[in-house]
Amino acid sequence: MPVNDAIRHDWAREEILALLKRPFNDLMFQAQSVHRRVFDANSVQISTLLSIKTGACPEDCAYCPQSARYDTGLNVERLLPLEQVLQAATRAKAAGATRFCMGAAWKNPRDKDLDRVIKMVEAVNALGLETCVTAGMLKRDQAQRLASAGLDFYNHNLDTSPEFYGEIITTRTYADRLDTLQHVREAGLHVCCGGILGMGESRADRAGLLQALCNLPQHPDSVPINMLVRVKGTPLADAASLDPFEFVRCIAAARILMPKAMVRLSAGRAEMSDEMQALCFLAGANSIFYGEQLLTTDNPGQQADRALFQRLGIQAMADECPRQRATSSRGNTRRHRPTSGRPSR
Ligand code: SAM
Ligand code: DTB
Ligand code: SF4
Repeated sequence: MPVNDAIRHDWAREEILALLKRPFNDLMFQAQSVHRRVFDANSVQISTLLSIKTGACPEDCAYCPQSARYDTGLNVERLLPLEQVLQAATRAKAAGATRFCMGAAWKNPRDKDLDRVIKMVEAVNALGLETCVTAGMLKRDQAQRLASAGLDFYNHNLDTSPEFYGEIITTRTYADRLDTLQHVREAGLHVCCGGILGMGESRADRAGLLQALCNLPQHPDSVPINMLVRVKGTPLADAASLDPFEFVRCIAAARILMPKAMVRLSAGRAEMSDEMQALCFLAGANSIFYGEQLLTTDNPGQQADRALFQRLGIQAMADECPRQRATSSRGNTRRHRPTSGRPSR
């Protein structure tokens, strides 16, 4: 199969399935070839996550420990005070993170909640960190307010294929998610959008998720690929585990389909072997969450990640989305470019 790096938005499901079915070595070679033309193959961006409002969420996402519908023994927390968020961001920066992501367990933020989140974005930006927020559905004017406050990224996932989606979430539709993504994109924010694998979906569903992502009007700037963290008390607590090679194949396909996106190896790393993570980096993943915790579940500790980077000769990427972007007009053109290790052609 020829290597083709064209930015396409017309991928057919069958083409993506054909990619996923390629012999593993051929798929890895194709993904690594695309990756090297765009990025430094030995740089990985690191982000830190903080749950700024935890649990008691009215949505019914079957994977999520924060849904009020499931008894997961979670400590519910109201929106954190600004000071506490700033302390966490300062620690994250000192540990080497370049992006600070704030997650809130809301269906959607109320305007008065957004006022407080905006103050957090401004304060974290002032520390010299990129900012990302994930807080549920946004109205058009809310996305615009976040953009005006200097937010860099908004994370809102499609989670799975349109066909499988109804098995996982009934309280908001796929179309609702696409609407929020449109508001975020049109406000000029960088879009962070991905999904979860290992929820009992078929390979065709995994292809369907990737198809929905790469056929958006613009490829997301950042594509988090989460491996389901099976949390006791959620409906997916006993989901069958996904073959690690299938997960790596999906990372490779994401890299090939969205050549310029940062592909983030997100939730589930605590249960992955070092060897599996190394294969994910080889397949084109170039971003991770760093720190002991994701939002409510475990992540490998900083020591473990530092040791892994050292064993693999991986450097932390300096800054994914340079600040000069803030001075350019917020429009629909792609602004984010990797800054470290531009490709050697
Ligand atoms: N409430 C907001 C929303 O749903 O958009 C933001 C927070 S929500 C926790 C962010 C994302 O985390 C979800 O879209 C989902 O993809 C991911 N996630 C949540 N629980 C997970 C789990 N148990 N395993 C893997 N990913 C998970
Ligand atoms: C995303 O796709 N993964 C992150 C981030 N976006 C916000 C969240 C993962 C959450 C995993 C479950 C938890 O820790 O609660
Ligand atoms: Fe709520 Fe987000 Fe969890 Fe769904 S994924 S239950 S919307 S916090």
